[in-house]
Amino acid sequence: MPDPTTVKAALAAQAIETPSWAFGNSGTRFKVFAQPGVPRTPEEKIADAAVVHRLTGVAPSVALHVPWDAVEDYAKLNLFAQDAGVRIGAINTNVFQDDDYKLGSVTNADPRIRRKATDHLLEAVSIMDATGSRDLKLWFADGLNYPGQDDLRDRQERLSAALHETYDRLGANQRMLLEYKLFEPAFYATDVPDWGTSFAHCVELGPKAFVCIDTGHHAPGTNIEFIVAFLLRQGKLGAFDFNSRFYADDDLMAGAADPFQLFRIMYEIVRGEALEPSYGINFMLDQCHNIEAKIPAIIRSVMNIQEATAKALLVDRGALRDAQQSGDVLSANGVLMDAYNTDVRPLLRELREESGRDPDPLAAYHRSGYQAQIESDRAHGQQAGWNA
Ligand code: PSV
Ligand code: MN
Ligand code: MN
Repeated sequence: MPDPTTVKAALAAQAIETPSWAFGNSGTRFKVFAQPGVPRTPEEKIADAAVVHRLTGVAPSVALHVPWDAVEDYAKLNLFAQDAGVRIGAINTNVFQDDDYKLGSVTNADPRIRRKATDHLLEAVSIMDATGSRDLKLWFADGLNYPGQDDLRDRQERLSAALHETYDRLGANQRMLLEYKLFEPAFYATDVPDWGTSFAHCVELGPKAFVCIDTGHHAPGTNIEFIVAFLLRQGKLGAFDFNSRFYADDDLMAGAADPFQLFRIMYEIVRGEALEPSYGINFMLDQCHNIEAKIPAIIRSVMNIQEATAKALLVDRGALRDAQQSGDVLSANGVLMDAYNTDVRPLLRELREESGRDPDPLAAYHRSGYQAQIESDRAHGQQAGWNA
């Protein structure tokens, strides 16, 4: 059985990155339900992220999205984050909310629009220089609604050219994360629709390019832990965007829809010795909280990931291997299920207490008075960026 001290040490070292946009108002295309107290500025989003970190101890960085989080001086924003007790994480680009991008950004047939989109990606690298961020996260809404609308292969060439130009601009310690998405907003063909496409581009680009797995971006029933295992074996898994889906890109709280899937993913991470921040995987959240309170939802998501991770760490890997080697199907499955069915909440409570935190971060948040404070301080909270 895994040693509890080792399990706790691994959990204490875990790092989960929160997304600035999850703190603001966002929602479905049908309605965004505004909430009182949401941040009006990037600084206020960072302040909220810092609260999540203070209470959980495992959310030390916050991802930014530009231009949603545009500021005059990014180095100053970085200092602000440091003072608040967090750091700025991945810089997410936005080449999907401009009229010019109706028919695509970096894959657009029009060279002027490709130039504009690629320039935005390059500008994001300059922002990374100022914030000290390691990761550039790329998600493209590019794709086609109709067969014949554009040439599928030419679009791959254009994508590749933009990625190469951006890759060449990366500093020695900077990385590119290429996210894929099955469909939406394009419905017939998406230019980066799956991990295979992302992987192939990343291999072509070189050692600083990695695949980002957004758990919501697959067809129902996709075996995501297989993708994790495959990419780890190839050394090409760079990041997660965690969230939950029931139907499509639902962006619900991580671990809410399918905690068993999250456990299976985290088991592959543990199996691949890839949990420690030094391995380099950026475990981010990419969520949207439309009907639930935002900061508590983010705290809950962080806790859900912690619980899945604790269960994954509790798998008796020796017993599992023995059962696998001897072809004992039921025992092998039993070893995994024993870990999954363990109630890890007492262990996590203990861990928090040992680091001087409240064992119940959600209760601590509700007691803290922070929510009342932001509701009175922040008049006219800002739209996160979606469905503006
Ligand atoms: C759109 O699907 C999306 O949710 C992608 O997952 C990106 O990571 C995110 O928006 C932010 O750009
Ligand atoms: Mn995402
Ligand atoms: Mn998404």
